[in-house]
Amino acid sequence: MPLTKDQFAGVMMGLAVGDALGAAWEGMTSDLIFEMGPADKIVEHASGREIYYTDDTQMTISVVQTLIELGTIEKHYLARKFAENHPDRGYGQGARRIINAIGAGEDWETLAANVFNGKGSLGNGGAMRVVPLGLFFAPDLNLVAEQAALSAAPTHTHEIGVDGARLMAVAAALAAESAGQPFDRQAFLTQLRSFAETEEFQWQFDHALELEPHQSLRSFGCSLEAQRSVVTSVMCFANSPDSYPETISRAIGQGDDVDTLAAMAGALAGARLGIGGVPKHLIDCLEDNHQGQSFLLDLAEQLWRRYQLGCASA
Ligand code: AR6
Ligand code: MG
Repeated sequence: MPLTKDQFAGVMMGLAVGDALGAAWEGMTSDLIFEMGPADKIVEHASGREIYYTDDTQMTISVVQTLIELGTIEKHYLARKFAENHPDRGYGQGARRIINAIGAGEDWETLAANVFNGKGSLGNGGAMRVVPLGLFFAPDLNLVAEQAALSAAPTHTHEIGVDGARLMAVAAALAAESAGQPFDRQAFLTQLRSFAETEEFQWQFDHALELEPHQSLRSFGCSLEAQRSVVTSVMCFANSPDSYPETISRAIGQGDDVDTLAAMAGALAGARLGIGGVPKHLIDCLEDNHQGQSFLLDLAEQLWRRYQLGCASA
C-alpha cells in the first residue's frame, strides 16, 4: 500500500515537535528532568508557549528539499542546501565547521573526512535528518539504507555515524509500513539488526531484542554520538508504537541530547500514526514563522507528491 500524505505530515510534525519540545531540556540529567517534570507532564501540559525547533529539523529541511528537487540524494547538491539553510540553530561543532567550509567554497570533503582528530563524525546528525527519506524510498529497504548513507556523507563519514543514519532510515520505512496493523516489535528489531553493519549497532540490537518494553533504556545511552542515541530513540518508539506522547515522553525522560532523541523517536511515531497521532495542543505550540509549521507541512505535502510520482512509475 502506498504511504499517505498524512504519514509524511506526521513525520515532519512528529520530528519538529519532538525537537522543539526537547530543546528546552537539552543537556539536563534524567534526574533533573524527572524532578522538574516528569517528562510525561512536560508533554501533557505543553501549551501557550511557543517552541522552536533546532538543527535536527533545520537539516531535515535540506534533505527533503533535495528529494523534492532531484528525486534522489546527490552529495554535493545536499551539501549546498545545508550551507543555504543555515541560520544558527544549535549545530554540532563538527557539522558547523563543515557547513561553514561548504559556504566559503573551501575543501569541505577533506574536512569531513578528518574533522575529529583525523576521523569523520560519528555524531547522530546523520540519523536525525533522515526519517522522511525512509518513507520516500520505502518499501525498498536496501535503497533506503543506500540513500541514507549518501545523505549522511556531507557531514558524517565515520562508519558509526553512517550506520546510524542507515538504521534510522530503515526504522522509518518499517514504521511507516506498519501503519494500520498491530506492531510486531520483535520483527521490527530483528529486521533492523539485519541491516546493522557495525559491531556497535549489531550488539545493541541483540541487546534490544532481549529487553521487555518496560525495562530501562539507560544502557543504550542518551548523548550525541550515533551509537549512544539511535537505538535509544528506536526503542522509545518500539516500546510505545501507538502513542506519540508516550514515545516522546520516554525520549525526553532519558536526559542529555533530548531534542535529538525526541526528534528521532517522534518522527518514527509520526511515520506510523500519521499527523492525527501528534496531539494538536503540541503542534499549536510550534513556531509558525517563515519556516515554521505551515512551511514544514507544505514541504511534507510536496515530498509526498514527489513520492507518488515514483509509485506511479514503479
Ligand atoms: N570521535 C570523537 N567524538 C566524536 C566523533 C569522533 N570521531 N565524532 C563526533 N563526536 P557533530 P552532529 C562527538 O559535531 O552529529 C547537536 O546538538 C563530538 O563530541 O558532527 O551533526 C544536534 O542536535 C561532537 O561534538 O554534530 C545533535 O544532537 C559530537 O559527537 C548533536 O549536536 C557531535 O558530532 C550531534 O550533531
Ligand atoms: Mg541535538
